[in-house]
Amino acid sequence: MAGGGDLKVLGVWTSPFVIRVRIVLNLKGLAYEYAEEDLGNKSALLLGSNPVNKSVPVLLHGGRPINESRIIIQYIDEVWAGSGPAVLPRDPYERAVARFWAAYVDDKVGSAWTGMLFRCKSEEERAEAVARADEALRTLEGALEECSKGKPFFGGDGIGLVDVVLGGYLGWFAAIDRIIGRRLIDPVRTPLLAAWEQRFRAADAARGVVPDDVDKVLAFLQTLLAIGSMK
Ligand SMILES: N[C@@H](CCC(=O)N[C@@H](CS)C(=O)NCC(=O)O)C(=O)O
Ligand SMILES: *[C@@H]1O[C@H](CO)[C@@H](O)[C@H](O)[C@H]1NC(C)=O
Ligand SMILES: *[C@@H]1O[C@H](CO)[C@@H](O)[C@H](O)[C@H]1NC(C)=O
Ligand SMILES: *[C@@H]1O[C@H](CO)[C@@H](O)[C@H](O)[C@H]1NC(C)=O
Repeated sequence: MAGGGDLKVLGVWTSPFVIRVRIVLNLKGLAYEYAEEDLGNKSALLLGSNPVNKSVPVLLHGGRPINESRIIIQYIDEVWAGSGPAVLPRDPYERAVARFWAAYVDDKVGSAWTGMLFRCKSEEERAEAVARADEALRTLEGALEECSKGKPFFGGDGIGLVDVVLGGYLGWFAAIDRIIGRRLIDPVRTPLLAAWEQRFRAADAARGVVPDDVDKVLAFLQTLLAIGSMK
């Protein structure tokens, strides 16, 4: 793998934000060191690198921290523009479209995700968050059709920004499926997304990074709830 200088990711294995960054590093063929953080007892390196948000992921490049997953992805894509595929489209118009949908995923899917898992005090509140997730996923079904133009990914032939941003949530979706007793990415309701999920999970860059052990994710949920994280 290309060296890329010294790269280190501070992360949590279940974090959708961390997962997307690791997939991009894999897509680019960049070797990196990965340090697992304990959100209940954050490392001095994390607190020193991102003192304002204290969140993962942080990417350290030559010791300098870069924060916020979507900013990190763009940084990687710019620094290693010549290495591996472009994650953001080169065309400025296409790039604007990709940024629009990536922000949509974090606004709508991200808030439904915390609502379904962390912020629900009753099953009624969970159901309300599930309904918001359903609506966002239906919208994204249309976005996939528009962005992919019949190709396998939001990014076209290859995985792009919107793919990694949405794909980072897939491990949690499988856990939520177990909790609610049905598929969030339902093959009948959102057939394009369901087929996309299979392709995304099978991609080399995603394998081993997108969690596939639902029991382990659900056990991790209990530790997050216990430390009051993601509120
Ligand atoms: N907008 C941030 C979100 C990152 C985020 O929320 N990370 C969570 C883990 S999934 C975190 O570090 N939370 C800090 C905490 O729970 O104390 C990004 O995209 O990087
Ligand atoms: C917190 O992490 C430090 C190392 O980063 C470790 O020495 C310490 O024992 C941990 N504390 C708890 C309460 O887990
Ligand atoms: C990272 O976040 C810290 C605050 O937490 C800030 O001081 C620093 O400038 C940020 N670095 C980048 C590259 O965003
Ligand atoms: C930092 O955290 C705040 C509060 O959660 C959030 O609104 C913001 O988007 C995060 N990122 C930056 C760069 O401030």
